[in-house]
Amino acid sequence: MSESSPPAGPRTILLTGAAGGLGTLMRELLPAHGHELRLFDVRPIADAPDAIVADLNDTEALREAVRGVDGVLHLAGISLESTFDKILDSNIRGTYHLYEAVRAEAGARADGKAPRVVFASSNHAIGFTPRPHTDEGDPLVPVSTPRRPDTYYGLSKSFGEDLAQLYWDKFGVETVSVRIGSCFKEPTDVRMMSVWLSPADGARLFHAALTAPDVGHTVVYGSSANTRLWWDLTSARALGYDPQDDSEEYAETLLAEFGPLTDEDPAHQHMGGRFVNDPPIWPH
Ligand code: NAI
Ligand code: 15L
Repeated sequence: MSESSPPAGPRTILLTGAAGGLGTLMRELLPAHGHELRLFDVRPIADAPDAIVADLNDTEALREAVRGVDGVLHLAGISLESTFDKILDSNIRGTYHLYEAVRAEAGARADGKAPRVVFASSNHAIGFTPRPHTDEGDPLVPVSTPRRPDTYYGLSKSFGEDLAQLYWDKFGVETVSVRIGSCFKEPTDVRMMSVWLSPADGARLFHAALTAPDVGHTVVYGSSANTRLWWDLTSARALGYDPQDDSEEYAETLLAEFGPLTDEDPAHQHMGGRFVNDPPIWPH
């Protein structure tokens, strides 16, 4: 184990966005991986009265929230397309404030070491990338593919990845940016069979991202071991992620309901699905 490896035993992790869909799933699943969670969200959580209820733009609350933590799983933010101003407030300014709190925390520590951040990036940072036809021999899409946001939302995730790179290069704050596909209990359409991240694999991936040694700033795709996978999971596996689930068990039902993806529909041609349309999807 290298000198900068995280400590053994339970790790205290700040979970931002703890009231949301993914936050709720991770509250259930991450403790089994040895994490003690400190919860943070702008919305109260009925069954967690100790959760910190604050906005990401409340810099004092954030500074207090990161005190003494080993890592941050940063899920808070607007999670679909919205107005530019709302995205700016929560996803861009809010994520900047999180990194500033982490940097201040490092400055206050005897060893000067910052808690690691795991940033919930999204496939929508590359949503305008054509979907690969892997059944016809196209290669899996690497993490180095040029970013092609499909929305202001996707643009904010692209910003978050760049922010993470800046804070690593300039201030030594480590981040794993996870370009999450669709992390829900089950895939609900044909596209999702390629990008599905089962909740259990999500917890495996976040655990690996929080604990792998020496990540600098690493970008990974967040997907299960789907038969119809579009993405190269090499950088995720290098962290120790070993996905166990495959969306294929849902294929028969979903294909019977929706039919296969076609090359006529823009939402089928691109990895971001309906987010590439204008208007993209329902407003938030
Ligand atoms: P969600 O919308 O259910 O949860 C987001 C949470 O963030 C909410 O509880 C909300 O109150 C909180 N939040 C929003 N703005 C905030 C602010 N300014 N200050 C404090 N809290 C704030 O979204 P979900 O599905 O749980 O996603 C979590 C994260 O993962 C999001 O950042 C999303 O963009 C990202 N992601 C999720 C995917 C998925 O499949 N669920 C796919 C790709 C990315
Ligand atoms: C996301 O980034 C969203 O947060 C989530 O709600 C899903 O829409 C997911 O992408 C997806 O692409 O399915």
